[in-house]
Parts: sequence; structure tokens; C-alpha cells
Amino acid sequence: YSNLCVCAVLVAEARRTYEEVFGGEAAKVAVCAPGRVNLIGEHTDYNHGFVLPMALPLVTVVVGSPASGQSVTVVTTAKDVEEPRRVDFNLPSYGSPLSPGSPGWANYVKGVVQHYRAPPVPGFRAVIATSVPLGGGLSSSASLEVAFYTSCSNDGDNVAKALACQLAEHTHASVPCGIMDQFVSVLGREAHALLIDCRSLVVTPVPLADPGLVILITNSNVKHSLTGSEYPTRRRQCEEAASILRKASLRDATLKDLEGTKNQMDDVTYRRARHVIEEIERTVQAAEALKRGAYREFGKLMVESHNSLRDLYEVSCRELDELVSAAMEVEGVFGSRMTGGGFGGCTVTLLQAHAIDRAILHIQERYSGSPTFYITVPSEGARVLSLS
Ligand code: GAF
Repeated sequence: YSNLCVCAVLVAEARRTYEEVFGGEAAKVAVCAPGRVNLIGEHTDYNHGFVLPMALPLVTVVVGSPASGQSVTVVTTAKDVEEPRRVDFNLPSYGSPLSPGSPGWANYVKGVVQHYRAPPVPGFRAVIATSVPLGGGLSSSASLEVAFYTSCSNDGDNVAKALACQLAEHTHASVPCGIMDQFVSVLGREAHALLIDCRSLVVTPVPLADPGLVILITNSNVKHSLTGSEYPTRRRQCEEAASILRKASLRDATLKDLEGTKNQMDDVTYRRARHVIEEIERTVQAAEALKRGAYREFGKLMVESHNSLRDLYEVSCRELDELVSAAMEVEGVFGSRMTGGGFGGCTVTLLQAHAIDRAILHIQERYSGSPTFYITVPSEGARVLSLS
């Protein structure tokens, strides 16, 4: 499928809903922002390390118009969200809090309004439509935050936009996430993965458009309830390790430093830190390999990353391990790993184009659950769409 096609279908759906809900009035603005898949560099962003994600052709669309006064109405067309699918509220005076509440999906909108870096947001009416699977580890929430921010402003200050959306996630979804998801949703580039230095926020696009290569996402369609509590715990453990190492963050630590302080930390803290330090190094190596078209080397690093997430960081699960093992049994597969926060969600697999049918059939046969597959390409970041 093409990027344009998916966006166009969603925009049409959102515009239709907008007209139905708002008595025939037409929406004046349409924007979209993508979900992402991370190729390597997991749980390194909040340690100021490197990540290598790419934006997906799966997007969240927002269509809307300014409304009079402080009134806000937001409707979502997504099926699998908490009811109601329409919320109405009044914007508080500028600087006053807009507290999160129920339904959960509206909190991403409220969080963005709260942290919007510009003069007060006027009232608005909006409809959301998305093709990013919700809660599937492909950053459906970042795509909603970034789409929403873009519908309020697209002034070119991309870093401010990504940071405000990250803050929305912290305060209104209680996830102390790093910057990766929001950054790639804002800055994604067609035919490129992005090597992001999460300390300096310097982004280096790495070409990724080889017709002989396929990027396959497999959704395990499981989400373990651990996700909520384990992410902040991992983040705390990394901060504790950095403090024992007397470093500002694990980005500044080497394996030698870690071995030198091994007797000052418990085994779990040691293993968390080791994953992060090695994963940062792997990500830099992987980006270099990708630039050279050395897919075999890249694939090997992907598998090492997965094993480290499974054994040292302990954020994988049986289903993701099964999917990776199954993928690695197929001839023509370079590498496979879990992607995103973990405890369910998706794997990403890099393979030779001619092996795609074989790979899908084999994974389907070997996986104990029912997977969903996406053959995907690196796509553009958030953008304003024409409404002609
Ligand atoms: C989630 C977070 F939102 C990201 O910031 C990142 O930490 C990722 O998990 C793990 O790499 O997607």
C-alpha cells in the first residue's frame, strides 16, 4: 500500500464523521502523524543513548476547525477504545491545569493542549482516525499527540513539538517515556531510518530503500499487564546504576566502568545497565552496517539486541521470543527482534524480498497465537494535508 492511500482513506473517513457530528459543517484543517517501528536501540533513549527507528505508513489523522470561545469537542472513529468516543470540555484559562480523566484516549489530546508551547489554544472541534494498531507497540499514542499538536501549529519548531508531546505522555498517560517515539513521528523521512542521538537530539537519516530488502512487522497481538509498572521500574534502575557509576547517564558509562562497580550494585541493576551500555554501542554499529548495506551484520546485531532485552533487561515475553525464533528459522532472514517497550506488541524482521512469503507462512505456522503482519517502508513524519 502507499502512504498517500492510507492517509487519504482515513481523511475521508474523518471528514465524513466530522460532517455528521457537526451538522454538515466541513473541517478546515487535516493533518497526519505516523506511528514508528524501532529497528534497534531499545530502552536507550531515556539513557541519552542512540536509537534507530523509522516512521511508518500507518498514521493518525486529525481533521478539525477552530470553535468559538473555550469549547472543545473531540471525536474518535477508532473502534477498540474506551467509550465514550466523543468528549466535550472547556479549555481552562491559560496556565491552569487540564487534568487527565476518562476516557483514556482523550488524555493524549488534553496533555498536548496543556503543554502546547504557544499562545493559548483556541476552542476547537476535531475528529481522529487512525490506522496505527492501538497498544500494539507501534506508537499509536505518540502519533496521536504529534498529529494533534500539528493540527494546532506547524510552525517548524520540531524539537519543541516533540518535547511537548513527550511531556503530554508523562503527565497525562503516566508513562515516563524517552523522546524516540515523538521525535520520529515528527521528523520521519521517506526511505530512511533515523539515527537519533537522544542527548544532543541530532538526527542522522540513514538510507533504507533497497528493493531487495523487506521490513516485516509482526504483531503478536498480546499485551501483558506488566507494561504499566515495569517501564518506570526499568527507568529507575538505570538511574540508580548511573548514580552508582557516578555518571550523568548510562550513555557516559563504559563496560569497563560497569565491571569496576559490579560489587557495589545488585545483580538486577548490573544486568539492566549492561543491556543499555551494550545496546547503545550496538545501535551505532548497526547504523554503520546499514549505511554499507551490510544486512547480515545488521541482522546479527538485531538478534543480539533481542537476546539482551530477553535475558538482561527482561522486557520480552514468550510470544515475542517465539516470533523471533520462528523468523530466524527462515532462509533469507537477516535478523529479527522485539521492538518498542516490550511485554507484548510487535517484532521487526529484516529479510530478503524473495523470502517474504515463506517467512510469513512459517511464522504463522510456528506461532502459538494469531499474528498480524505488516510489510512496511520508512515514511514521512507529521504533515499538514491538503483538503481540496
Ligand atoms: C516506549 C517509549 F515510549 C520509548 O521512549 C522507548 O523508551 C521505548 O519504549 C523503548 O525503547 O516506546
